[in-house]
Amino acid sequence: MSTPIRIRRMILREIRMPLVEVFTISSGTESDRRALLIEVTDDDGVSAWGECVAFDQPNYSAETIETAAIAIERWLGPRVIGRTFEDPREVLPALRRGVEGHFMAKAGVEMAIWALVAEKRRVSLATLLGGVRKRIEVGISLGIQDSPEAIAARAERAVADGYRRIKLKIKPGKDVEYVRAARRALGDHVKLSVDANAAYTLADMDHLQKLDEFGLLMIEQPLRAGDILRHAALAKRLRTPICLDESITCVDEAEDAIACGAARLINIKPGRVGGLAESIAIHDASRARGVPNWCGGMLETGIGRAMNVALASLENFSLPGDISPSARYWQKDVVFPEWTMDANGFIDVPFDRPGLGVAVDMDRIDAGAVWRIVVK
Ligand code: OSB
Ligand code: MG
Repeated sequence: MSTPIRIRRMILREIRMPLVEVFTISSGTESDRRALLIEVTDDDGVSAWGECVAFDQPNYSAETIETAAIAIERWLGPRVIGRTFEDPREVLPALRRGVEGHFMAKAGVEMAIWALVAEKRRVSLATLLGGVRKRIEVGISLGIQDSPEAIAARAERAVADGYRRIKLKIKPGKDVEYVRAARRALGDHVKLSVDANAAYTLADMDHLQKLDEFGLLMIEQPLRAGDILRHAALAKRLRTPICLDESITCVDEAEDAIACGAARLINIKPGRVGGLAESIAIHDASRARGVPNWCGGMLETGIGRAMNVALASLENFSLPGDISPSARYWQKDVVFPEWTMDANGFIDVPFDRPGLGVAVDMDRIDAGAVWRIVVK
């Protein structure tokens, strides 16, 4: 069923969201999340929201809040405002024309339009994406702590909270002994993984092999994003499967990484790949090759989280995602109802509610707003 929509207006807002728990990865620390929200309105006056997941600093990738705001205001907004789309899959090609990079900026715009189409057709975003899972398995990503004892205690608390997979951030000097302490505290039955955010090189090969003894589900992005062949070389020496995150920004890169043995698993973050259409393409390519997916996280507000929940309902998302409930991140989220996890570690996918399945709390947005731009 096709419902043509014409985008009439786009408003960009930055809001500030203090994190409940400081989050440290190998390349930097996040404590006050700056979030970039995109509101689109069509000719019928129907509005929907998207979130651009860029951070304050260019440590995870080159994009930041500022570069994304410039990209949207100057190049991406003008490519969609006043245009008619028959299908949300037409949006990313329009955004790509003449614009390299800026994946998170593109994704923020694209996802807002998916949400708008779902809203207008009165179907859930999960239905529109082809989702089949009624509830999704929840994992938690734990930031680097000051000591092995601290990460072990934090991980134990997460298991008690119901999380179905524990992921530990690691970096050189805070790896083997930290993982050993966590594994000892949790026991062998808990699904445990690590994420290096590109902090190692092939010179660390012997050191990384020491992680093999802990029965990890995976090691995520040990090497630099561009090091596809080096990941393949490392994979030959590790028992622990390698999962790629930063390296994969489009379906072609996913296919290449799988083909050369660089990745046995692929984490999909819509923000990293230009949105939901490309996420589905990576999902389909992974499934066709027998490679499991899971949905990554970027410390999203409840808006970006709605996109992740809907995406993670697709069939090949067979491992728990980094999609924790609102309260793990925020004192008060920007949506209601907030995203909640049950005691068994599942989040329900809101198939029975149209669009994102949550309402945006305008009072909360206005209270946290730093600036607002109407894109021309
Ligand atoms: O690599 O998955 C990552 C957070 C910031 C930057 C990179 C990553 C992460 C996470 C957070 O792991 C996951 C979450 O949103 O809970
Ligand atoms: Mg990662």
